[in-house]
Amino acid sequence: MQTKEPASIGKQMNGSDMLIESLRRENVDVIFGYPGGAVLPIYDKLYGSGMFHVLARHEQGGIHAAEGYARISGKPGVVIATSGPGATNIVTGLADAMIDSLPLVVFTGQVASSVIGSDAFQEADVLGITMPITKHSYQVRKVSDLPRIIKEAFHIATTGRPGPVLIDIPKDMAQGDGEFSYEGEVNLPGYQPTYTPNQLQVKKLVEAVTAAKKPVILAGAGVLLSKGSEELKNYAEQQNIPVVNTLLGLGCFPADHPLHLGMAGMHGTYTANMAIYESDLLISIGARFDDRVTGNLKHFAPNAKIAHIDIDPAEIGKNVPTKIPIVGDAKEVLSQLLLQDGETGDYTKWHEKLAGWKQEYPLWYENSSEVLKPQKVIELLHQYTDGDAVVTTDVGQHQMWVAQYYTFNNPDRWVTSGGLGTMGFGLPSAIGAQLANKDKTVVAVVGDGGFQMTLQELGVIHELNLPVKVVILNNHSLGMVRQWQEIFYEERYSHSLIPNQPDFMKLAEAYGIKGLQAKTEEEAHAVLKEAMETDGPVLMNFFVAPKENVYPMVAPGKGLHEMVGVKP
Ligand SMILES: Cc1ncc(C[n+]2csc(CCOP(=O)(O)OP(=O)(O)O)c2C)c(N)n1
Repeated sequence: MQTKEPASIGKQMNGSDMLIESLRRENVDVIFGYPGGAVLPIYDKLYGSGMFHVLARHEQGGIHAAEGYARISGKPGVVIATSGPGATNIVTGLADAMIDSLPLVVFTGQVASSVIGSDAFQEADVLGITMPITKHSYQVRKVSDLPRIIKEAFHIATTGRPGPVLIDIPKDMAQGDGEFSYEGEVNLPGYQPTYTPNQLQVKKLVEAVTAAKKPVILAGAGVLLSKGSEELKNYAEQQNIPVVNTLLGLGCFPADHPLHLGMAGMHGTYTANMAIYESDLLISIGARFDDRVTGNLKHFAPNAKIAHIDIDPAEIGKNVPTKIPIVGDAKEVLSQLLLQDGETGDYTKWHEKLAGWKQEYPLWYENSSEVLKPQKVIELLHQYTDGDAVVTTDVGQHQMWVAQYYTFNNPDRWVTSGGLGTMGFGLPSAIGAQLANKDKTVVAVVGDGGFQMTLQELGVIHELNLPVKVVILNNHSLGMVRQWQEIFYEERYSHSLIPNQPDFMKLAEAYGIKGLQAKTEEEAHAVLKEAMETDGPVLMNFFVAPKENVYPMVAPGKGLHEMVGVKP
């Protein structure tokens, strides 16, 4: 007789076998990890399991790769690290994924239950350390709980506002036997995310849009996470409302669309920041009013009624007073807004004003025939990738130049560490992004500082022959720190200059990767052309103007209307 239940239901199984079987049921196609004593039983079961496991060269690299994978695939990134130092090495990645709302399921090994609390070899209180930087965490106390815990972890990581979920597995739980069952729905009465918005609030927003004279949409990563880009475009066009992006939201609305005003915030465009400052209705969608976006809150959107659409109710009213709170999934809320028959307001004068600002204050930099400008390299990168590559970055000036000059017109092409601002994120996250989308060109743009924090992951790129293209914008300094020291600390460059660097071409060679470098614009053309014509990975080193600054800029403590460097 045929039974619907898989053979393993109710079967006695070892904890490590359960883990692997559960990952199969969750359709996990890649695991990023690093072995060690406490996870040896799990690694033993991985051997010959057919599961695809990527051996990171440092656990931090593994978890950032999982983040890049999650951002581009929309699926949770899966990580395994051993107890103690393995687990503490993933702390930065957990904090990064938490603040940028990336779904991860992370397994850490733990010392055996009998010695927990005895300062056993490689023991660390991982739950204690990571509690504030995980969406949820578990420690397995009974082997037969493991499948339920894993099922819940995948559910929690991917629903509502996505985030990292950690499962700490004492060694005896990985080795012991229990009954395996993966059936049944997840039942978490205390966790019921709201996807569908309150109709009354939706109506209020429709009325506010009709009454407004100067509306602006502030679109963040929530639009990308909900896959709501198409709905956003349709809604903005239907209502004729201009759109400003947060850093993390880039690509959720086409940058070359006439309604797009650019990125807002510390290094945003004049038009985007002034539009927020002068608006009378600010509709935030899937954005969380980070201080890098708002500037000084005292001066933030002083004349605007604020509508805030977010799946996480805790975000609403957190930083700015909200007149129209709408809790719900961005795509769902936008779909409902599209069906409303509210009248469009008359925004003619507003659009005229915005067009004037766009014309008068575009992004600018002064090109040079003497020295290669980093902005030029990003423009050329756009040209040689048809503006359609997946671009990952580290944190610093290069990150801002990519945000300003790459012109993201499509969703899911942008992977950056926005909230935590993690140097060392760019290279490993590119590995995950490439594994999530094998057909796309993936480019990691990094600074010479951040690159040196996780460059060991070139080993993974070489081993898997991933065609990742690495662009080092090499200014021989921790550029963003140097910029702040120049502007706010009277050019006292305390430990921000890096005159001594490794020979990056020899480094590429050591890892078996093609290395190319450029000092001039002409060489930059040739390097990018050759790199994009190369099937495998390439490490490109661009010697760029060492003292170039990112402008425009809202200094810390200033309002968005107090930008400096808006014109040459
Ligand atoms: C792990 C970590 N340490 C320190 C910082 C502080 N920080 C922000 S930007 C920056 C400089 C980055 O230099 P580089 O990677 O060379 O990029 P650039 O700014 O020159 O483009 C530093 C040190 C950080 N963001 N992350």
